Amino acid sequence: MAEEEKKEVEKKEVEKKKKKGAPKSIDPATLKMIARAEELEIETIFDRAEKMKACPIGAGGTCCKNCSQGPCRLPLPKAGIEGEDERKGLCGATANTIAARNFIRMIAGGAAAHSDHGRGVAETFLAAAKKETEYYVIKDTKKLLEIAPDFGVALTTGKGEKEKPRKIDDIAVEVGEKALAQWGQQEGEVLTARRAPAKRVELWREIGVFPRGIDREIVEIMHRTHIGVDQDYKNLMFQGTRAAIADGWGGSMIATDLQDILFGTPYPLKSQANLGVLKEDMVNLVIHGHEPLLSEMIIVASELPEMQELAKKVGANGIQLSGICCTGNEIIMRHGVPLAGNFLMQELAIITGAVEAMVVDIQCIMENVANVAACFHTKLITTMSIAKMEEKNVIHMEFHEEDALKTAKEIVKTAIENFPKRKAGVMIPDEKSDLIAGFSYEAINYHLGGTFRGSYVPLNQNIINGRIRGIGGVVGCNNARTIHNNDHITVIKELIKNDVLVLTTGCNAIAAGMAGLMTPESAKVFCGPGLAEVCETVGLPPVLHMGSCVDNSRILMAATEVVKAGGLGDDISELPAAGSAPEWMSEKAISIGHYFVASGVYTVFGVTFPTTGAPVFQDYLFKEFEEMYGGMWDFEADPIIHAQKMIAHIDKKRKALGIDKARERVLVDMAARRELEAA
Ligand code: SF4
Ligand code: MSK
Repeated sequence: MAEEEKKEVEKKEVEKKKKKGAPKSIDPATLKMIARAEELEIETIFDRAEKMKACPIGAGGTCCKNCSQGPCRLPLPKAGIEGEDERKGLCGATANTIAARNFIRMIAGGAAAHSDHGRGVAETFLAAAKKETEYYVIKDTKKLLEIAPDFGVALTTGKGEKEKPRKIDDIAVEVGEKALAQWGQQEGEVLTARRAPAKRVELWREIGVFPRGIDREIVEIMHRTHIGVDQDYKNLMFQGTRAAIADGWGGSMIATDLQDILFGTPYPLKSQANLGVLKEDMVNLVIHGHEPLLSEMIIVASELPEMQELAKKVGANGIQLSGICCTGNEIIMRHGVPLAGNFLMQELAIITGAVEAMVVDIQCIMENVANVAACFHTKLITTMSIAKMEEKNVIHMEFHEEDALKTAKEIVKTAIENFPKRKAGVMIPDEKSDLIAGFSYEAINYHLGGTFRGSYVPLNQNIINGRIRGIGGVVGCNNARTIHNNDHITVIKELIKNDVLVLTTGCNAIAAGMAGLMTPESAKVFCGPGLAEVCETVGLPPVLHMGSCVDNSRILMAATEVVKAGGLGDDISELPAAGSAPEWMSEKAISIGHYFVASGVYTVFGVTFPTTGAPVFQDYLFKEFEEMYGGMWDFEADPIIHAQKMIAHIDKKRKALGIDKARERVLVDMAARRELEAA
């Protein structure tokens, strides 16, 4: 077909789809703002997703561009491969090799993003411990003392009668140094990965995938996937697994721990989510990206009397901070700063016309926000030396920890001074939902067992007696190739309806908050009888907000605590639990998914999966992995079937543990109760 003809067909398809009026989101505020964008003729990702189709070969994982003889595009197999797979790249690379190389390069990208974030936190932590910065301090000393032994740092000095506690500052410096050393370490073991249940640690050692050093595992992926190096998909996955473990149990986990020590371990607090959190009469400063280092300072700066006065002077009733993506998740978890929206809503927040400034750090910032900001008075401020934008209307105010508050004040001042320049026609949707966030794994412990007898035992008891069927970790991004938030919410609702408690992070958490699923009251409306009863008794929402993308490490730790509490086997792979990313899109999501799989969790992804073009390799991930790791991948685009697959896996694990009968009894009890009520 000629190029023109092709374009014509594509155009017609787009028009057909538009006519059909397929909804782009399930969220009313998002739909209002998409309509507003159309009215103002401002292009958003929703338009681009209609205009440009994804390449099916790339989406299936069999497009290789690892050398300039390519891209070698291996056509998708029609109905699986029977007999010899003839498809090869110029160098002879098979579909399995190409898909495996691409897959582990995604792991490398994701692990690098999380871990480089973690490195930045570790550097700031060390500076704080050494008192080289006046803005950051060691705040949560309890957590410091809890994690210090994991780094081999002693809490006391002297022996026998001479033994006495070490100074907190000395412990903090040593923890900072040991933590930072995990990145450059060449041999040995990433220390925090030893926190996994003993059986899991032994398995990783036995297979040989225990990570040596965070950077080393990522670099080795880039080497092994260069043309002409590793050409065995199983061997490639061996390294992919090692790097993913280095991410989840290393870089991400250290980031979470040290952030908690610097800024406080989150505990439950009230807040709100959706675009309705923006205020027409206030200076709106939206914080977007992933790191809390600068955003913590912006909170401090915005509360200063001088800034409040300045806001009044320009005619505003104060300063409203709000978050997008994971920086938003960081600041809601610790301070209750409301969430304006998730990944697909970043352009829409600006289109309200009410945003004086959007300040961004790293990751998930769409380049087009600069073009959208140019249509309004909004100042777009980049802050990281590694994440700049070339657009002319973007201001760069570089963040350095030594003058963090100064930069934060400049940013807040820029937003305030921009308030009088707001154009007419501000449109802020009313929608916003109440929520409770702040469920660190320590907070869950406290919530279930109380301050003095904090424990996961009550959770385990409720799983064993069947009131809670199991645990679902539902996380991850938005994806413009599917209806915004639809798959997130459908999967969650199906799980909680079937008594599965949901732990969430990232953009899924924001979607759940927007949909009103993060209040204890929502349990009565959306949960099965067992989960509703537990939530009502302990005042817990059925969907627990555990933080940002790096905080998926909190879910790993929660799973480890459940194993330790006893009665549900002695490894994560034995738990009645499953993982999911219904609307994933980033490389980080693949790294997260893979460290869950390597930790023994059955993990289902939605939308598309980057191995469908290489069925043999896909079978390896979806089936053979279970034999090796007890966890495996799966792909299901239909959100109901997606959730049901997770429930089926949870039931399989309940049966293996011999607790399936207990759940049947609970259900019989409820039926009997209903009969009694009806009588
Ligand atoms: Fe093609 Fe091989 Fe080069 Fe990939 S590495 S682009 S398959 S020749
Ligand atoms: S922000 S990685 S879109 S979850 Fe963490 Fe959301 Fe995915 Fe970015």
